[in-house]
Amino acid sequence: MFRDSNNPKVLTVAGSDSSCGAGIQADIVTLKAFSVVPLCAVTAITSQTEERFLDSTNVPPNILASQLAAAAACGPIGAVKVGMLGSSSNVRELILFLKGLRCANVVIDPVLSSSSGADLLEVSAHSVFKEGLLPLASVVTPNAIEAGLLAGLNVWNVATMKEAAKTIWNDVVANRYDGGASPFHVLVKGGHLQGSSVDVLFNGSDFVEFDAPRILTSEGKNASRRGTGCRLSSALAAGIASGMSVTEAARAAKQYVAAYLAGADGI
Ligand code: PXL
Repeated sequence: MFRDSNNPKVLTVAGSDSSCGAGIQADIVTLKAFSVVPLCAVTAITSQTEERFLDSTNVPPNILASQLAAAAACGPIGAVKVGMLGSSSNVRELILFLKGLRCANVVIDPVLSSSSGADLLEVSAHSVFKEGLLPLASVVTPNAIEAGLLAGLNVWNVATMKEAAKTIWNDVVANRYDGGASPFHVLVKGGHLQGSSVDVLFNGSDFVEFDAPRILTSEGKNASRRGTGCRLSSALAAGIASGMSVTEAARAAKQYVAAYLAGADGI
């Protein structure tokens, strides 16, 4: 039974996507696929079709706070996954919550805008997000564009992904509340780049590369089912909560997303 399960609980803090392709709906499907118990706190409500981003409103910070408190009241949380946050007041509310929760496994997908270009985090929130929230992460999972924005670099191949991973790692660790004592990983995803589908994981000293066959559509373009970032970070959080190392969990998450892109049933 769901509520009696002894499996670890994973809390997703993310936006709702009415099309269910991305956001908290994609997170919950993924968490269930990895047999962890999902908990959620909705940060924003978006109206979307498969092709278009229509509208969005941010949840008031007191409502986010009460959802987070309710999730924590459900029992120990094995990992937290963070996606769209919407507003700077929601970022601040989450910082307060995570400081109190002291969960060692916090996976942050730095969702700044949707694939169609809509802002999923208001621009005025970028500095508190980078300097206040990212230092509470154990893993941060930018795609190439987000890695470029966070690092202030142009990211277009594996070498520049690695350069960005190092810059982000150094910037985040410099602001860490524990002075950098706890482990921190940056996973830069190459999925939207041309030529390769390599993801790069950096732990402050070593790189691990994860390759997956690039899935092409019938027109020969990269397959682009929505919500790959949400699914990858949720799968990673589930793996870590279940006792995998970050490297093992990143490998399993990459395989899960590859199966999703290939059109596997049930995901
Ligand atoms: O994949 C980024 C993302 C996250 N969260 C929500 C989204 C999207 C992309 O559209 O809609 C709610």
